[in-house]
Parts: sequence; structure tokens; C-alpha cells
Amino acid sequence: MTNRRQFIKITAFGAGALAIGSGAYKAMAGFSSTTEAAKLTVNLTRTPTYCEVCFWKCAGWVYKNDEGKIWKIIGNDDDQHCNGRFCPRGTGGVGMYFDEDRLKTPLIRTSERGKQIFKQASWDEALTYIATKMKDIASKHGPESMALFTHGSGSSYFSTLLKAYGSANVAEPSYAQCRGPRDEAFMATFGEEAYSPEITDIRDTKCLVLIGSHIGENMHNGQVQEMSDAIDKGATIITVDPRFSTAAGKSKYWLPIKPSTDIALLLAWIHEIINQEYYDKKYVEKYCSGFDQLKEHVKDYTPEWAYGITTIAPDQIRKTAKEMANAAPAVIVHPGRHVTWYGDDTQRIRAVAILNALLGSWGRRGGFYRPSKQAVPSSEHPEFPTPAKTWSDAFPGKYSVASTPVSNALIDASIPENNPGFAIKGWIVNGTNLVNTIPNQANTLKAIQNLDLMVAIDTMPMEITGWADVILPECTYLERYDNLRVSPHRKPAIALRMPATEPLNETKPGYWIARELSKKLGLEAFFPFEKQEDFLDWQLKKIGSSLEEMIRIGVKTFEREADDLYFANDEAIEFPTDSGKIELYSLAFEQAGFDPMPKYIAHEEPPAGFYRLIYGRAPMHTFSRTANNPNLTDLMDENTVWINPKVAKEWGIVNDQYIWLKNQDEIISEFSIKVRITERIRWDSIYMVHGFGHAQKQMKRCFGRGASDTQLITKVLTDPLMGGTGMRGNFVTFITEKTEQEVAS
Ligand SMILES: Nc1nc2c(c(=O)[nH]1)N[C@H]1C(S)=C(S)[C@@H](COP(=O)(O)OP(=O)(O)OC[C@H]3O[C@@H](n4cnc5c(=O)[nH]c(N)nc54)[C@H](O)[C@@H]3O)O[C@H]1N2
Ligand SMILES: Nc1nc2c(c(=O)[nH]1)N[C@H]1C(S)=C(S)[C@@H](COP(=O)(O)OP(=O)(O)OC[C@H]3O[C@@H](n4cnc5c(=O)[nH]c(N)nc54)[C@H](O)[C@@H]3O)O[C@H]1N2
Ligand code: SF4
Ligand SMILES: [Mo]
Repeated sequence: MTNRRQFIKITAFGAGALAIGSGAYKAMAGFSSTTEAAKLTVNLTRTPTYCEVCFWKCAGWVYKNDEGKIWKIIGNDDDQHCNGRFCPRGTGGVGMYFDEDRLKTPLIRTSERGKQIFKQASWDEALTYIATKMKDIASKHGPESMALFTHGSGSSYFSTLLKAYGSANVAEPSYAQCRGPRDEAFMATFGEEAYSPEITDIRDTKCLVLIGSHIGENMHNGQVQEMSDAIDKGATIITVDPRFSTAAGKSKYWLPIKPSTDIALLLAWIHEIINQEYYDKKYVEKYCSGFDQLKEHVKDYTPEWAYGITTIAPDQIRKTAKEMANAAPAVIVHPGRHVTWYGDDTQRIRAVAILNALLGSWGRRGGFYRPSKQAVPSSEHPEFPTPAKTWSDAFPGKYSVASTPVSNALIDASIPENNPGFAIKGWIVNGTNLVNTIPNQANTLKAIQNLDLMVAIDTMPMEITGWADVILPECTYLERYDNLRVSPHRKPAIALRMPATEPLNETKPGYWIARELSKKLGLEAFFPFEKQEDFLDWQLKKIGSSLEEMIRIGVKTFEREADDLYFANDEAIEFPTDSGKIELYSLAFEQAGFDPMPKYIAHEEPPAGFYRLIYGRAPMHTFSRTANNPNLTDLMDENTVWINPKVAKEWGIVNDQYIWLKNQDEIISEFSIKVRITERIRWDSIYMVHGFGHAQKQMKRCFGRGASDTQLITKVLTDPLMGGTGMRGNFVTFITEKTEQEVAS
């Protein structure tokens, strides 16, 4: 399998020169401006943080008013992730603190699971309950029968706890429900992933190809800003999307592809680029392996062949291939991020990676830059015990390309009748709303019903907390320290998050929760620092900074050790793949029994009267985590279903009407959704924003507003390589009136 040597430049410990960040930027719609806020905030205290509203992790300043209350949050000028500006969601992040529906105290379930009858408990009581059950599970089934599902900053503490306890089953939905296929595809091709933030050099690109990446609605801050700059500088944008996205509106070419057929388009582009000899011959010869096999493989995949599949006209395919070639190597075929669509996703992103390799964009200005990351020391603790079994033993031989645990496989392993190699008996769920995040809700709920222990750590009473035995209320990111942000970027940098204020009610930081639980389990040696701030200060001093300095500056940017943001001309490079080359033909996939080069496979089409359910993001919300946020519900408080006018006419459906959606498995949306009739969606599909249709009554602002896409995603197209859950193989039809019986069900 792929060799996983780290190729990224990790800057050694030791003080580097502090770079003075540029504060220059242009005003962009929806983004907050530092200057306006700075004028207003003279004499007010400010504390540094990095945003937790999404995983771009922009660094900013939290300002308080005269009464010492949190007032507003703005971007840190020195931060490469945001260049001094937050997106609307980040600005609205203070609403997470003020939300009166927040979890307030630990809770222990007193009735059947899912009935939502809980009693208030003290922290000691709640943690003792969990520790007793965990010890019981360890003695009866072995510690490897516990699993952690986690997303966000607390992941490292709870992961340390679980590993110390003896289990390596730590799964993040950002792998098998999000970017896993992309990471494995890039790893197989370049020996390296696409990272977060992505190493796309959009700032200097001449051509950006977006295949379903809806940057602009997907508000990943730095990318949106760089894309806006690139457009101003005349870059060509090519958008492939069945929907006229915000990005499509800025594009020279919008290719309204028939959904699920992207691999055919990608193969035709590869065919054209090879046949017209548009590819970077020197680069391919020097750095790539498998070119002859690839040429042979794509010889029949002509634009005419792809036309019949994708509905994109051959001359459009040819023209766009030429655009890419003209811009090369300053061209980016964007790797995407949420790429779990049709179950052949790793292979689709392989085609994306291959296209980038042919155009010579990897390691080149305007293509993909070389990331650099600041190394920070970790605290010393005993070695983790070696678990007797790990997640992959539950279903031997499955998902062999997966490099991290697969959340859905752990869920399946919690259902005894699946006869897994070993069964999962307990879950800790931190910062992920699994019920709305993992497709096939019935399966997730069935798994929960089979558990001996289910703990949810959250800030809000979400769907997932409703199913827990014990709910632990974390304070929000505005009320706590967390680990330093050390994400790679053009320059290595660190950012500090610290509490702007005391935690409200009985809520506690994740570090404290994990450490207190470790004490009850006799594992406190794994958390040697009582207070996280002491750990941070120790760590910062080791790299020539201090907590005091970071509180003052928030972000510290170091210089790169060498001038190596891009490959030098003719540089000899050994890529961290099996062959040491960029693999157009993947030896690792072949060895694992999968296609070494991507193939197009036709997917099921919607039956008569049904439409493909596709979904995406809205600029002012993040999944379900912001649905109840008072500041952001002001901007958008429900989702709509986009329907093509031709379809609406056939059904007699009108704008703003509320309808229900029914899927191929007879599942009817629990709540109705407002209709938006628009030419911006193809006639064979409907579109909705993910994260609405909440069924949790305690969230008073968002309960019952809009519909949940997850509820309608009952059919899952699983990626055989790495277990990703393809979610776009579901079809829906319309119900304009619900019978009484249906409404009650
Ligand atoms: N149907 C469908 N499913 C999807 C997607 C989709 O578009 N459609 N998108 C997929 C993608 S790309 C991803 S990355 C995943 C995301 O999946 P999740 O990370 O599960 O997303 P959220 O629904 O926002 O759930 C986050 C949970 O964390 C809680 N939370 C927020 N802040 C904190 C905090 O500081 N501490 C703690 N302990 N909890 C906190 C929130 O209240 C919420 O319950 O979903 C995937 N699933
Ligand atoms: N505002 C906001 N921004 C976010 C997030 C958020 O919750 N809110 N979440 C962040 C996260 S974790 C992620 S992973 C990213 C996700 O953002 P992206 O990676 O950009 O999202 P996708 O879900 O891949 O893409 C959604 C788009 O794909 C199109 N599409 C649907 N089916 C097909 C198809 O078959 N072919 C093609 N070519 N296109 C198709 C849809 O019409 C839609 O425009 O967004 C990030 N940014
Ligand atoms: S992109 Fe927006 S929501 Fe995400 S971290 Fe940055 S400011 Fe926060
Ligand atoms: Mo994601």
C-alpha cells in the first residue's frame, strides 16, 4: 500500500523570525471589515481565538463591551486563513455563546433510549457513571469495544483518552462522509494529500476548474478571497455543476453536467489533453509513471463518447481542455472537499489528480503550492497500550485503502446481526451530530439501541444528544483554551484560542472533561498538565514564544526555512509513492485489487416521476451546528427545495408552496419544505441545503424549519476502496398534501 512518509515541510522547533502579515485586502460582500470594528473598539479588551464555526479555523479577536460581555469577533490581520476578515458565519459565531437553548448541566438518561427523559447530574456523578460503564465494557468485551466519533477541536483530548483506555477506534465524519476519497486518491497519485486548508494556489492561478466544489456557497474563507482576487486578475473559471451555483455565475464556462457522470467528463478531458499533446511533456517524463498505460486506457474516451453520457457538448469539452492547457501549469482542477457522492469517489478524484499531473500543476505557481507546518512538541506520557483488535478487524478485507477508521464501519460493527469480527459496545460522540451526519438514519439508531453505553459531548441539545445515556455539556470555543492551531499553509504559523469569558452555567472545556474522566479511569498519566494553559505555555516556550506573547498577538507566522513554495526548475524529486513518481497508473490500488486507473461506470437513474436529490451549503450556515444560532437564523431560517420550472409546471407546484418529499424507499420528509422554482437546477434533479429540518424540540428556533436531506438519504453507495458513504444516489418525488396518517407517522 501507499507509503505514508510525510512529505510536507515541517519547520523544526526553535524560534523563527516573526513575519509581519499584510493587512491589505479588498472589501468583499458579506465579509466583516477590521477597520470599522477597530475604530469602535479602542479601549476595549480583546482576546485571541480561532473560529470553530467551520474547520477553516480562521484566527480572530473577540472584543468585549464596557460591561465585560462578549460583543463581537473579527479576523486577525496576520492570519493566512482569513487575512483579517471573517465570513458571515464566523462573525455570527458569538451567537453560539448567547444561544439560550444551550446545554447547561450534565444529564443522565432515566427512561428508554431516545425518549429524552433525563435527570440533571453533577459532573462527578456523570463522569463516575461513564467510568463505571467503561470499566465494565473493558472487562466483559475488551477495551477495543469502545469507539469515539469526533469532529472539531476536542478530538485530540478524547482521542488520547480512548487510546490510553486501549482502543484505536477513533473516527471522524470528515473522513468517510467528506474528504476521505480525495485524500486517498491524492495519496495514491502524489504520495500526499490535498490538506486542510487545501494547498490550491488560487491566488496566482490562471484557470480554476470547479467540479461540484461550490466555493462562494462553500465559504471556506481564504479560498473565497483568493478566488475573488483571481477573477479580478482575469483567471478563467470553469464550473461543472448540475446547478447554476454562485461560482457558475462567475465562470466563463458553466458545464451543467448530468449528475453522477463526472468521471466520463474527466476521462474525455484526459483523452483530449493527451491526444492534442497539450500535456506538460517535460514534467510528465521527469516526474510521472504509467503514461503509456494511461494513453492506451483513455484512447476511446473521446469528447463524443462523453457527450452521450454527460450531456456536455464535445466542443465545450474541447474548448475547456484547451483553456486548461493554455493556463498550465497555473491551473487547478480543484480536488473538492465533500466528495462522497456516488461510491466511485476515490476513482473520480484519481481522475482529477491525474489531470493535474498531466497539466504539471502539482508543485507549481498557480497550481498546488508546497505546504509548510510549524512543529510543536507534545507532552510526554506513557505509551498507549496496543489494542487486541482495531476497526478493520470488524470486517476483514473491507476498505483496505482507508488510512483512518471509517465511521460507518464502526456503526455497522455496533449491530450484532451484521456478524462483525468483533462488536462495538460503547460510543463516545464528541462534536458530531451523527443522526444528521451519517446517511441511513435507521441504521445509526439501530446501532445506538444495541449499545451498553452512549455518551454525547456537545454544546447544544442536538438529535444525537437525545439518544445518549449521558450528556456532557461542553462550553463553546469562546469560553475555553484549546490546542494551538498548527495547520499547514504557505508559511508555517501558529494561532492561539483562549477563553474570552468564563464558561456559562455548568459547562466545561473539552480538555477538562477528558482529564477528569481519565482520573476516574486511572489514566491521568496521559494528561500530565492539570491546566491546559500550563501545557500551552510549556509548549510555546519550547518554540521560542510564550503564552503571554500569544495572548498579545494571537497568530505567529514563521518564515519558511527555504525558498521552496514551488518546485525549482528541473528539481529532482522523489515523490512519497511506491515508485517514487507521480503515479498515473496506481501500483498501490492495483496491489489492493482495485482499478489502477479510473473507469466510468453508469449509475442508476431516477425512475419516472422521481428526481435526484442533491444538496450543498448555504453561505450563512455550517451543517446543523449553526441551525439554531440566533445571529445566523436571522440571515436564513429554513432551507428551500430548488425545482426546475418545467418540473414544477408538470406537477402544478408553485413558488413558496410547502411540500413534502418522498424517496425511493417510501421515506417521507418529517417536515415540509418551501419550493423555490428556478432555471438554476437541471430538470432531472432537485437541490436543497444540508443542515435543516431539525427534529429536536429543545432547539426552539430551528425545530421543524425546512427539511433534512439526511432523512431522505437511505440508500448509501459505499466506496469499496475506503468506505466513504456516497449520498447522491437517492431519488425523491413530491407530496403536496399529506394524509392525516402520514402526518402522524
Ligand atoms: N446529508 C448530508 N450529510 C452530510 C453532509 C451533507 O452535506 N449532507 N456533509 C458531510 C460533511 S462534508 C461533513 S464534514 C460532516 C459534518 O458533520 P458534523 O461535524 O457532525 O456536523 P454538524 O451537524 O454541524 O454537527 C456538529 C455537532 O457538534 C456540536 N458542536 C458545535 N461546537 C461544538 C463544540 O465546541 N464542542 C462540542 N463538543 N460540540 C460542538 C454541534 O452542536 C453539533 O451537534 O457531515 C457530513 N454529512
Ligand atoms: N457556508 C458553508 N461553507 C462550508 C461548509 C458549510 O457547512 N457551510 N462546510 C465545509 C465542509 S466540511 C465541506 S466538506 C465543504 C463542502 O463543499 P464542496 O466540497 O464545495 O461541496 P460538495 O458537496 O462537493 O458540492 C456541492 C455542489 O455539488 C453539486 N453537485 C451535486 N451533484 C453533482 C454531481 O453529480 N456532479 C457535479 N459536478 N456536481 C454536483 C451541487 O449542485 C453543489 O453545488 O464546504 C465547506 N464550507
Ligand atoms: S470560514 Fe468562516 S466559519 Fe469557517 S473558520 Fe473562517 S470565519 Fe469561521
Ligand atoms: Mo466536510
